[in-house]
Amino acid sequence: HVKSPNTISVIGAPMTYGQPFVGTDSSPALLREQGLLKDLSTLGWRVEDNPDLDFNKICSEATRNHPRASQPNAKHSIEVGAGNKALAEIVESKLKMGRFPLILGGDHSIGIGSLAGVLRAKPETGVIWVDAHADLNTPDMSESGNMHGMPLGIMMKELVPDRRVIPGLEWMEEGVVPRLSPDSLVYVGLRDIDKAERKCIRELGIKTFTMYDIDHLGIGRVMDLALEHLLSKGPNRPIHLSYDIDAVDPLHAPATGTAVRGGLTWREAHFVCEHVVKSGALASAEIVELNPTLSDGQGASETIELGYQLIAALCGERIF
Ligand code: HAR
Ligand code: MN
Ligand code: MN
Ligand code: MN
Repeated sequence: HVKSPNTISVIGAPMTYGQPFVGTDSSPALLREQGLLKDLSTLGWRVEDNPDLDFNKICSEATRNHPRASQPNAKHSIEVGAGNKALAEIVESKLKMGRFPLILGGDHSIGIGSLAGVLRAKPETGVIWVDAHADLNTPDMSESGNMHGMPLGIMMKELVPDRRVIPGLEWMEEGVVPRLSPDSLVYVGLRDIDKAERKCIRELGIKTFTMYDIDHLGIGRVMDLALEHLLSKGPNRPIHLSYDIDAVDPLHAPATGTAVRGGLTWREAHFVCEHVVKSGALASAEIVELNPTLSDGQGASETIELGYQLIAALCGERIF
């Protein structure tokens, strides 16, 4: 008999307010232009596309109507908050309909909305965070005030006990928007960690595989250990993969806001996706921080091409 395909729901989240540059908003359209929807259906998915979230409208309206103002330690938090509230709602509803949400960023502040939506629909979710950075800052800790460095900090009760004190995050009420527990997170690819973040990673005991660990153990062993850490607490546990393109070496992904040398190779970058898919636990994913305006034409198209290939890999494309 013919098995009806699972449905993937493509969600464009062209957020720019979590960091200082325009340009991260163009990647959902560029990825679609490469033929993403057609390739997903070739991979066996039933494909549902959604209009990109209209952050121009959502965010400017929110700023106009908000009684408070964003603060320098959490820049544009009203815009970031309003955009992520909308993202959380669509992610939650697609998961509850049994679909696989594929979220196309946008900067990494969309991790707030993705995780809020994912955890509302499936509170037992484990998270693999592939990034050069830890994104564990809070408004009090951050040296930059850029909210793309804060999504995980904001999701942890230990770090931000009341999220509603941050203008724009009033919707993140305790008990209504769940928390991410530190032991439900694994980092892969870190190499640029702020001093305060390092202290928190240690104190919270977050499972962390830096580039040093990848050099030492190899990406195969690292991904086995990462999955084991999450799945030993429940073999049927859903996994959310949050993939920041800056995890990959700038040789392959130069078009991003905060490139750091010494990153994942082309194959390591793909292996991460291929191996998470193979576990059978992947339930949602996002790819973020592609910014084609921050490189020359060739660097921009190579970065988009890589992002595209990584999406294909996490949607089931295999070498053999
Ligand atoms: N840790 C730094 C900060 O908080 C840099 C964060 C960087 N960037 C991202 N997210 N691309 O991973 O400002
Ligand atoms: Mn990031
Ligand atoms: Mn990063
Ligand atoms: Mn050894």
